[in-house]
Amino acid sequence: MTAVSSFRSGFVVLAGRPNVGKSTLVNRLVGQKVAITAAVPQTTRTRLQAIVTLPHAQLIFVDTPGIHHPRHRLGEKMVRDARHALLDADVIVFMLDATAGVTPEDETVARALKGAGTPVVVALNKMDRVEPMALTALASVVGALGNFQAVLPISAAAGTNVDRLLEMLVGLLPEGPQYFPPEMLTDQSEQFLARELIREQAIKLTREELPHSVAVEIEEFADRPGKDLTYIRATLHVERDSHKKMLIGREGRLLKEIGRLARREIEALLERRVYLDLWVKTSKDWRDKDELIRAFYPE
Ligand SMILES: Nc1nc2c(ncn2[C@@H]2O[C@H](COP(=O)(O)OP(=O)(O)OP(=O)(O)O)[C@@H](O)[C@H]2O)c(=O)[nH]1
Ligand SMILES: [Mg+2]
Repeated sequence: MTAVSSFRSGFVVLAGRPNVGKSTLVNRLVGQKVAITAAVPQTTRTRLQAIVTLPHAQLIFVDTPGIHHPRHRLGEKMVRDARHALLDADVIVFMLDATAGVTPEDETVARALKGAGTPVVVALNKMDRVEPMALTALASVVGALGNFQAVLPISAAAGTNVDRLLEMLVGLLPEGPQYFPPEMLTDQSEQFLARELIREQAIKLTREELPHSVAVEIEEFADRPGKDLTYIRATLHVERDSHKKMLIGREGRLLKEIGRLARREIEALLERRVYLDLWVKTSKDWRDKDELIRAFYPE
């Protein structure tokens, strides 16, 4: 009998505390921006699938919110969703920020992975900012936190060792079918991506409490036939009237800038012209109200 080369497929869940670079890796892997990223922690709020199809394998990466100690109901839901995603994993990538060493939050994640019975590969991210000697030392400290298949330094931002990581993950996947068509890069709709791209600019252009307290709701998303134009009306929800004032800015300048930058990103994504109509509304303490969290994050 001749050997038939087998196709492998499955779910690879990215787990780690906030800000280690999970979403940056997802974008690097699929070669397109499907997840928003930012210098502040707790950027990702919901699960997102990103699909990588190779000649011999299909990997469905699951980006998750960072596991942290929550301070409001939204945080509780984020951590619950992240932990829940681990249950469906065929392989887990445990990501750390090599510039920060092992933090108590990383130890919490390591404990969550113990006894899962799922193979775990550790990615020490941001290796572009760490000396090789320090990386080697960190790898042995991290290696003692659990029973891992491998500990691999990478740079999601620069792309270093990402191909090696990918091949390692393929080797750990079970045989299986190609679940998605090869051209499909994410399970998220254009509306979801637009919503996130607006939120990304709101995060990047604000400071202190504000980046974390904005939720974006798409109210209308309509193609204008014959005009090569998509009309998008969105509301940015904040928790207090003082935040609303800050987000709008003097003479509306900040909101206008958020709209200008987000529109550019959405146009690149949709490959169409976009008219972006942004509004700001106070939804008092929405991060502690289950019904508002459900309204803004129904997925
Ligand atoms: N120097 C360096 N910075 C990186 C690298 N990967 C990610 N970053 C930066 O780290 C920050 C956090 O990246 P994200 O991808 O948003 O991190 P995350 O783990 O998804 O964060 P949460 O969604 O909050 O859990 C951003 O400012 C990235 O640009 C890397 O390889 N090197
Ligand atoms: Mg993220």
